[in-house]
Amino acid sequence: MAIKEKNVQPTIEKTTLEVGTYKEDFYKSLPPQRDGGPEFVVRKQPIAQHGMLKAILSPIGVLFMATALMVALLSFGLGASLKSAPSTGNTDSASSNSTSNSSMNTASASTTAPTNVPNATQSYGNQLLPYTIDPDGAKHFTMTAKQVMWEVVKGHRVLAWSINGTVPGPMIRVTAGDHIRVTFINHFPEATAIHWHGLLIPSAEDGVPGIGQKPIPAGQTYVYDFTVHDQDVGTHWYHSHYDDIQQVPGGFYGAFIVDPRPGTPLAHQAIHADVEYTEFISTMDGYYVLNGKSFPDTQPIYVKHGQTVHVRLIGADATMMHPMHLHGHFFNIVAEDGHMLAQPIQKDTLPVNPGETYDITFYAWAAPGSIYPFHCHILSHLMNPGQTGGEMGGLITLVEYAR
Ligand SMILES: [Cu+2]
Repeated sequence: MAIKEKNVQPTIEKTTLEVGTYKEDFYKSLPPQRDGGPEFVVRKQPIAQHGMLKAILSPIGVLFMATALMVALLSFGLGASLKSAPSTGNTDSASSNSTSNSSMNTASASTTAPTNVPNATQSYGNQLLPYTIDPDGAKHFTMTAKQVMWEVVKGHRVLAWSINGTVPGPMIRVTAGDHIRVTFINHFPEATAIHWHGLLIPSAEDGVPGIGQKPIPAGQTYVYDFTVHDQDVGTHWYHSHYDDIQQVPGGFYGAFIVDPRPGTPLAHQAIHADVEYTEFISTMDGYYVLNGKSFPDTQPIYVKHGQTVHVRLIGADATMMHPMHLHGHFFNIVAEDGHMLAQPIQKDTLPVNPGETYDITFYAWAAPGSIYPFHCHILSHLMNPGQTGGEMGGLITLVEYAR
């Protein structure tokens, strides 16, 4: 494969670049496969790196980082102090069976299954959540928090703190300007609350018990009501904000996608891809999971030669960063935490931290029938409990080209 480097004239860049513009034409212009593979033109960005450094060191940048640190410390403290006392010495309750979330134990998780929790009736999460329209025009969703036994990999079930019975929970997909109403029913054996991660909504709807609302007790229902605006456009998510060290790795997370209003500049800048996937990266009772499944049971990313592929990556893990690496391609980081970058960044490995979202696109250049792994590059994350080094499991999915 030949790689050419091309210095782009700053003046040309200036006339063609706008902040937040997604340069779809560039990716589409990559030539299809030739003898010996594709010929990529790698653009050397003329943008001065110290521009960003300057921004970070500016008074506003420093203030922003200090605020971020304060919020991080505050939420850590809250998470710790608001967590209900763990039940100990109780071997047959549902909650005592999921206390080994982060420990890399063997397949004991599936042998300590609580008897009163039903098996999940669906195999995959991320399905679009339907809604009804209320008389006031609000899009009304219903979410039910309930425990199910979730099959992370064939023959191994773990206790899941699910929304609507799947891991991840269902995807909420709305348009900027929409009035959202969510009836949230708590069928967990303990309290919970749902946080809308990345949305600029009032603190009373933000889902943090102790600040904007009270915890929703077991068996109770709570109604969230808010409006999403232009600044909320992009890839966001929801997750538990109560006993979160147990409920989030337990599977209480899902995508919250806000599309731009048609005809607006944001719609013009939006990512236009041929195919789209959402991948939640997490761990579940000792298993490393993509969308709640460990390899070989992860769902492949199906592509066709010549397509532009859009992947929404969401870091749902409670404790670990996962550097995701795509074989045989580079990808473009187009947006971070839902917000479009001024310029896409080309990489083949991307560390996804807890809480982050990334929108990446890649050009499916390879021959029909090609298969490439997309996996975490911390190699101990490529094993399932009980596997040896020669076997493959965990955080891998396959990019499979149609024949
Ligand atoms: Cu990893």
